[in-house]
Amino acid sequence: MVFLRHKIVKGNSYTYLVENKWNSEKKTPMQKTIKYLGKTSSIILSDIPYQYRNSASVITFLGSTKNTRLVDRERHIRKLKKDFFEFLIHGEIDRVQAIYRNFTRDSTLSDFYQNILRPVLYMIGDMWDLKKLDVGEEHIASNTVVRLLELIKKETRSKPSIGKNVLICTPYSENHVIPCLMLETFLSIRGYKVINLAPSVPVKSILNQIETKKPDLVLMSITLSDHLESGKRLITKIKKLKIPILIGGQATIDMKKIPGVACIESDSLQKIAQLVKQVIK
Ligand code: B12
Repeated sequence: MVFLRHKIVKGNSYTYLVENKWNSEKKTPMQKTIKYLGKTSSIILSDIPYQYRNSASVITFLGSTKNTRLVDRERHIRKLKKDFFEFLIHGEIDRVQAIYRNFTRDSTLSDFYQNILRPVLYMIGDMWDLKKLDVGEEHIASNTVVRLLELIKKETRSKPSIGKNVLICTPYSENHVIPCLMLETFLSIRGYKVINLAPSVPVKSILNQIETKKPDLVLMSITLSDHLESGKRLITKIKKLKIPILIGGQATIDMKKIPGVACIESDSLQKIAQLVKQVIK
């Protein structure tokens, strides 16, 4: 059974999706957080994992009078995504930036990534695949995203360091750099020092950087399944340097586990933050 737990911190309410299980050995109920949903007033339907949307407590919450703003918010997010998409494919960086600024006024950067940026990029990919979007428009959109992420990075640089270094890389020929830039900003905010080598740096250079900078963790992002094999070869070489590795990205979703390498199965940024902390410890 799942339920929603609300916590009040400094006058704001934050919500967690929690599972109640029976521990037959200890004969006691056990609770496990399935997902941190963010600010209670900002939750939208897509924040709730699909398989839990029909549970009684979720339906009650979504339909509660306290939550009448939900429908409006759902509609607002849909409209934002539509505008964001249009501005991206026309390279309108100022308007793209304005959406980011307005959205993050009362939501977090991870909410922006999860509810706006990533779904719009997935939509752009699907439309390109269906030939509803010209490759030129796709390139303008991804270049505009890169510019936005650089801007976000500039603004988040001054966070206090927690004294941990993380190195981000991709296998050679992997040109999808956006997830790496997203991870970079997301982890910088949490006080990690990030060395981002992405995309597509030769193996020798990645190994040199690891040997000289001695990061606490290597993050490897693999988007295309064609790069899984080169990714595995790179992992074998990094493992010899005895640095923990965490891999993720669209190509790793159905991948078989590699012994000694942590792999993120969820695309939730909160889960990534938890796993990074866990692996580095
Ligand atoms: C932008 C884009 C490009 C741009 C990239 C520009 C750039 N500067 O990055 C360009 C135009 C270069 C490009 C090229 C290609 N692309 Co492309 N591209 C995309 C697009 C539209 C967006 C990618 C993106 O940024 N997504 C958003 C990110 C944030 O989402 P994400 O990758 O899932 O990342 C999240 C998680 O997975 C996780 N994560 C990611 N990495 C890691 C790592 C760690 C350690 C952890 C913990 C977590 C983690 O965290 C992220 C945040 O939540 C996608 C569509 C899509 N579905 O993503 C297609 C897509 C990925 N591309 C595709 C293809 C086919 C190609 C090309 C082969 C096309 C071609 N014929 O030339 C080339 C290959 C280039 C290469 N050698 O790498 C296909 C891949 C299909 C497949 N399954 O193999 C897609 C899915 C489009 C589609 N629907 O068909 N592409």
